[in-house]
Amino acid sequence: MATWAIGDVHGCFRTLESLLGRVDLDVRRDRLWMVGDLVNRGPSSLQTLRWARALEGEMGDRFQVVLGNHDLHLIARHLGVAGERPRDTLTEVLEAADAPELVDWLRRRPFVHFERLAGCDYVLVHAGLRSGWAPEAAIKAARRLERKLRGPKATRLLQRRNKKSLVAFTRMRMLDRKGRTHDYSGAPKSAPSGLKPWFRVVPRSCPERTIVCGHWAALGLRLESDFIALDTGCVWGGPLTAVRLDDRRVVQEVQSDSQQVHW
Ligand SMILES: [Mn+2]
Repeated sequence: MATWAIGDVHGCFRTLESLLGRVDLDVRRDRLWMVGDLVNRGPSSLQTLRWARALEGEMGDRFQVVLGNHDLHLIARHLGVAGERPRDTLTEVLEAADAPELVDWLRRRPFVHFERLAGCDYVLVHAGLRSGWAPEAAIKAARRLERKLRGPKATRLLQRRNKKSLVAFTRMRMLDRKGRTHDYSGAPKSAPSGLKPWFRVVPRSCPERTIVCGHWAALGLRLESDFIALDTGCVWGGPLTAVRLDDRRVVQEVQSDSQQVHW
């Protein structure tokens, strides 16, 4: 009964399929966690979403996908509250006959997943937690946002994507000296002075909790005792990364969708 966590797929479905073949996932027993941003930028968002929805049907709660900023953007475009952005590759999903079902499935994903496995608490989130390693307040905030996203208030929520808690869960990388999020998305070591990665700023005092996240390709793979970052920039030509949480075994698949990526 392994638990695998996989980084940002961004519609690189061929790479995902090859990676899953290599980790030898047992869908009847294992757990599979995805850090979000299943879609956009890459070539096969539609296939990726169909795969995810079908797999949840098989695995139930053992399959967890948290929402990333690109997933929210797809929902916003489907609901007509966001327009096309440069480098969007969402047309195929938006025009698919099953788009309503797929987007509806995505709208029912959480922002934060919290689960105790073998004596260790894990928090799965796309970008980060402002509250740090004590996620109780963040979980409450996440549940409120999730209720809105599923209901008639979704349009309003998606029009206000700069809401602090939404930004933390789906977009946060660096914080300035006043604790405000900054747009810088490069590697921490080349960052403008005064900026620090969120996970070096927020309180980090729960030894038996591990945060698992993605979103930050320039940060790359980080395996610290209580922090795992998994976005290795698959859609930008890097590998797609899976980590088995039980023993931290890492499996990486070289990107094989590159010729189809829309730059
Ligand atoms: Mn992201």
